[in-house]
Amino acid sequence: MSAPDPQTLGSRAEAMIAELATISAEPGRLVRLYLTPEHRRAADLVARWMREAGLAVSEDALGTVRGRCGEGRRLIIGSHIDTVIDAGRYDGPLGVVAGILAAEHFVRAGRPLPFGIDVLAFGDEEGSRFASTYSSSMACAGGFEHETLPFADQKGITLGDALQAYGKNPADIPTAAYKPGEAAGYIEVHIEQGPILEAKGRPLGVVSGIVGQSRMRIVVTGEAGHAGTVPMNLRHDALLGAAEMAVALEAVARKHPEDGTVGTVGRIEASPGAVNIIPGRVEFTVDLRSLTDRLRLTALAEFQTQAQRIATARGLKVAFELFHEVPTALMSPALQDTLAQSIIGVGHEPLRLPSGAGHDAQIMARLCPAAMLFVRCRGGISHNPAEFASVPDMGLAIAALIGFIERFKPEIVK
Ligand code: HGY
Ligand code: MN
Ligand code: MN
Repeated sequence: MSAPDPQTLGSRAEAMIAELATISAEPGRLVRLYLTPEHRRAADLVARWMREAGLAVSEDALGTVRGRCGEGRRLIIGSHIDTVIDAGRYDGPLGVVAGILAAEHFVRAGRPLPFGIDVLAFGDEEGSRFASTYSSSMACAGGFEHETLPFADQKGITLGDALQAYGKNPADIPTAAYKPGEAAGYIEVHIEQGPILEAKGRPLGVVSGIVGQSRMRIVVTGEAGHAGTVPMNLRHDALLGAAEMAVALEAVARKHPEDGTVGTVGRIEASPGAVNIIPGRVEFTVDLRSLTDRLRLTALAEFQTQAQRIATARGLKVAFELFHEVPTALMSPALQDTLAQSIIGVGHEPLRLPSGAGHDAQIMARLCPAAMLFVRCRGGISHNPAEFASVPDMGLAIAALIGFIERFKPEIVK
């Protein structure tokens, strides 16, 4: 079997990622949400690439596109093709394209492996359309949360209805789950979305663990009033209360920088939303993460205490709704070592680092031993159209993934 050429692999990956990036709901920015016409077009393009690579293609009840080759227990290689709003083009697609090109290498060589390969293109990792997230990988891991089916998007379309409109039947969701023992391992190639690899001058890294996340919806209720006639000391301004709570979240997250706690208010909406009305109601989101579940839950409780104190002091009401929680997931030590060997095999020193971003790997780690290969990205920028991974680095990652597949031994993985 000819040795993989990183430059060729990197150039092919760049071209495929560029083609996928043209599929967007909006002309001026990249928006590709779960179960939308753009998801359908992207899934069809990925399915074509999988067939051209010699993989048998199917699509499961959640819309995950699956490319399969070989027999026996499965080594699953996956990532997602949905995006955030105004996204970069590498977050997700790099992992799917890397899987297709790596699997193609073995199909073309015609040398059967002692296990089969499944390449998966998940459709709902970002949670950009519905309050649920990871629903496609959760279904593969056998943990789909049926209580998310009534969750509606901003147009009032529920996840269940969107699945039906996409041609799926929610009753089939259990069929997407891998059978016990069927999956021998999972590996995901992903841009780091952080600055560490670049700062250390390393193209590739081995992920040690993925932080857990808590996502909350906060509703602050005050009293709408005339912006011109209500004196400042008599106001119950929901927006100022929410603003003070957002600053309190920042203070909680900044308290212990060593424990990697981060807190973000990503979305805020004031109503009734007129220039001359004191906001009577504000809804905002909180995304809180930390290196351990204990630290994250402690920080979340502290934020809620602070928010309640602020509401009481301002004569406001505050309601908290936790709509997403995923625990910290450690990556398989055995697979981390195999991945480290594969990075050395392509001539680089492996760096081990945690992931502050969530990934499908933290769900698939519930199904089987999981690993992640991080790829350096310029300035650590992500969830931003300036996101960039170089052709040489992507080529090295795919060559390392091929080396990982060659070294992978299902029976010893714990
Ligand atoms: O939010 C995250 O960490 C991931 O990009 N979905
Ligand atoms: Mn991602
Ligand atoms: Mn992302």
